[in-house]
Amino acid sequence: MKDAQPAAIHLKDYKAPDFSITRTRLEFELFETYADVRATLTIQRQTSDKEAALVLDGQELELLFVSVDDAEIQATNYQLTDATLAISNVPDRFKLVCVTRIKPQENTSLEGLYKSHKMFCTQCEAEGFRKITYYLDRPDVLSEFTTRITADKSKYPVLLSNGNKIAEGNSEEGRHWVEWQDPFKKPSYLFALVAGDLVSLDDTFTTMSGREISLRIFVEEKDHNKCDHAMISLKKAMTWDEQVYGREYDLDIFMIVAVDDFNMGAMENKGLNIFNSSCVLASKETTTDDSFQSIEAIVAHEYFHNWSGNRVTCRDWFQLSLKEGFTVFRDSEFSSDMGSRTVKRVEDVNMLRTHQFAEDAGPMAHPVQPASFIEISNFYTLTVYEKGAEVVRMIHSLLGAEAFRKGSDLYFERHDGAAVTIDDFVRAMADASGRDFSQFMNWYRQAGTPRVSISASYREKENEFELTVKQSCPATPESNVKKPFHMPMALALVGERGPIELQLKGQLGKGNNECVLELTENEQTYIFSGVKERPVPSLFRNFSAPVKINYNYSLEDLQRIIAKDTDGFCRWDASQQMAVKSIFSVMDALGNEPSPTVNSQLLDAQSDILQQAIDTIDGKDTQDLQMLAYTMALPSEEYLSEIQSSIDVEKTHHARIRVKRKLAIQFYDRYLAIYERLACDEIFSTDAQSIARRSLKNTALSYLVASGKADAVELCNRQLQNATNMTDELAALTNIVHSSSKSAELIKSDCLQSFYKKWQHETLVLNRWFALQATNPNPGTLEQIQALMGHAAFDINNPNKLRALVGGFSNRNPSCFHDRSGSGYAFLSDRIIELNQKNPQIAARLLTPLTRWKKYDEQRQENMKKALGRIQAVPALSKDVYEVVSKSL
Ligand code: B3K
Ligand code: ZN
Repeated sequence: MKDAQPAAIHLKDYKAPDFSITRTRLEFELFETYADVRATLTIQRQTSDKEAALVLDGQELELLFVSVDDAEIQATNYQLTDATLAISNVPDRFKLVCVTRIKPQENTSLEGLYKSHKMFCTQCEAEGFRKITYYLDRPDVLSEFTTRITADKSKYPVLLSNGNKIAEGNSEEGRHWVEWQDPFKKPSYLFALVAGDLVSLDDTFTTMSGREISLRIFVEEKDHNKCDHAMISLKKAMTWDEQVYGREYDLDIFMIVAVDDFNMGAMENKGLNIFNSSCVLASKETTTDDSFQSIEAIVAHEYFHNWSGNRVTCRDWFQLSLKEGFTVFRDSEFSSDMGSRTVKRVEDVNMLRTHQFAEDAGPMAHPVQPASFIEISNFYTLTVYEKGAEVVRMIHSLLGAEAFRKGSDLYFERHDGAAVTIDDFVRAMADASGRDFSQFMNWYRQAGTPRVSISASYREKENEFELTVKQSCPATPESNVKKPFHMPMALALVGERGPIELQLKGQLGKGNNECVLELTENEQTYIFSGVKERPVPSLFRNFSAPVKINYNYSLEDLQRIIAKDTDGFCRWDASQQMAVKSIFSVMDALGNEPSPTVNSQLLDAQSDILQQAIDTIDGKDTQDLQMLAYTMALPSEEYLSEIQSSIDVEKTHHARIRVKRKLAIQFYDRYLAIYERLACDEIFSTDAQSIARRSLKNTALSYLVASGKADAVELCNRQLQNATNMTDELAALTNIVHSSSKSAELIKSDCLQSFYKKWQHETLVLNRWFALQATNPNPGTLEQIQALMGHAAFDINNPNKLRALVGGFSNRNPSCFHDRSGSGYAFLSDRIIELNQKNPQIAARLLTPLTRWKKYDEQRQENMKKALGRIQAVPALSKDVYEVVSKSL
């Protein structure tokens, strides 16, 4: 925070630590204005260099006492900087005692030990532990932790840390203490402490070897009735990890704690996961279906880290995707198994293509294994997480489920209790399968989204179909020159009646209807023989590699895929590409033609989908209703922007609205038919089928409202008044507030006001209320947001509120945020300047949309750069903000 120009650190400079810390004893004395931490460390020299000084990390600490082997060290015999404590001439093995004083109450960065409302809690990943005590705060130093917490008994009756509770007692002046011991060695980033007045939902789980594990979810008393869903999710995840990966839980107790002020979703601390309350609390009245689903996924994700992350951890932070990419892959497979596989795939790919591809094309682009960073907090990215998961998925598809499982078994067995690298992970996969992954490693080392351009020709006489596949990758900040990737391309050739049997020319044996071609070169040609009709290629089926595909599909080709392909992902994708083509052609015509037309193929496709939906609801067809809802919806403005090389903000917004309105008017009766059939669902459940029905109903409702008819707004208002679950209530309110129709205008502010009144005591619901106003695409939104910043329920120190109001506006409201005047940019830069010192991680994260200035027109570029320049000029820029601003200007 103090350096004017913080330096980058590089993977190539990795050096094993000079010392290990075999045991760590921490004693916390928590008070109302400060906390004292006494750390007793058993330290051992690891190098033969007897001269090497012990250099511990430490930040914002007041050092009260330090001793080596019980002899106090005076200030003249150690060197303190604002980031380190160095002690020279230490023996090869010794006991270090260090007492530090910290101020959790003043810690607004939400890193280290801090207070969230009345509760103490910690967040140590990646480098927060150094804000608690002096330590070797790096993931390759693994230690056995014992933690004693002492605090006022009435204010903090619950005192938690990692591992098992081994002792407790009362001390003087109404204080009490609890001691925890974690038998598993762990790096400091997995340390956790919680102290508060909490209640718990308790349950048990019997593992596959018959051990009974106590499961406890701790929350504030008012939230006790909102823990069931997380508990059920946890037990499902525990079962799944045993069945699919053979992984059993290891401690006797597993705890989750919900806190309101948290920089991200959740944290996998050993045996004591700490969660953002938005990622754990759920009830049908207050929680939408997408949150129910993300809670299940996040609970599972953090639980899965117990093996992929905790038992086997990262050697250094360049290996972050070792645990994150693998764990996201694991949680995504878990969700697929709990619900619909195709639905989950579509959701994941849609997110990746909209947001990760944008990251990969921007100034912060980095490989899944970055080669350097200034602030590691900036690298908890979609690239490390989601693209990292896609890379693991490709390993899975190259090996098949069985060999992949052998590889993961070998990985866990070989590296249990160790801090390892991405190379170690891939080596286990290679050793278990005998496959060569050397070229595959380019996925980890090169940034950027590969482009795959495919051309096809059909030779009717020879019955041959030829595909020429060329791959390339655009320049990114770390390199202009890219080596070709080893990528699986799953392929089918779709004939008039569906995928045909595939026969690669010159190869023996009968083929299947789908094959996986392994691309390894810049250009490759494949000839299929025995092809009796001109087929349409179905490429990268199930999105078999995270690439941008360039194939010149005609609208008729897309129709063929939608109607005849057997791959659900490709059918959805074809419908989206058809909508993209329609919206883009309306964009081209805007300004020239009085009312640009929507092509007939899109109308036909929508008509078919609506009929399938009606038939399925009526029991005459058996389609996946959630897939129908997704197929019915138009691509988002964000996705449409991502695929434009230069974004036309206004035209994108207006063309999309125009196409939606056209569909809405043309098929009004059918949207209404769907809506009415689904509106009478009474029993609430969060199984995939019920969620799909609500999703389809609310998609239909949004079309009805898009028609501009007053009846539709009335319908929406009725849904808002009568809703018995938050999904329906919020969908109705959002449709009203986001509508530009006169009848909606008339009721908007009353609806917003009564929603607020009804939910004013539910902070998570209010976050949604803030977000839906921030994402309102109608004029005047920025003024409303500015007013909401002063609302009693808004709190600039709470990351959820910031994400809702500021993040919602700048990431999910393109037409207002990118207002030509630059007012949106100025607003965002003011917020970032305000947050730079308070909470650098959140400040840096909120900056993202400004970094993408290169994709806009000249005037917007100027305004965005001006906003970035204002931030850059701020004295004492945090490392986090400095890195993002300096890389993007
Ligand atoms: N490992 C944490 C993320 C920590 C972020 C630190 N800035 C949550 C997760 O990925 O499971
Ligand atoms: Zn994770």
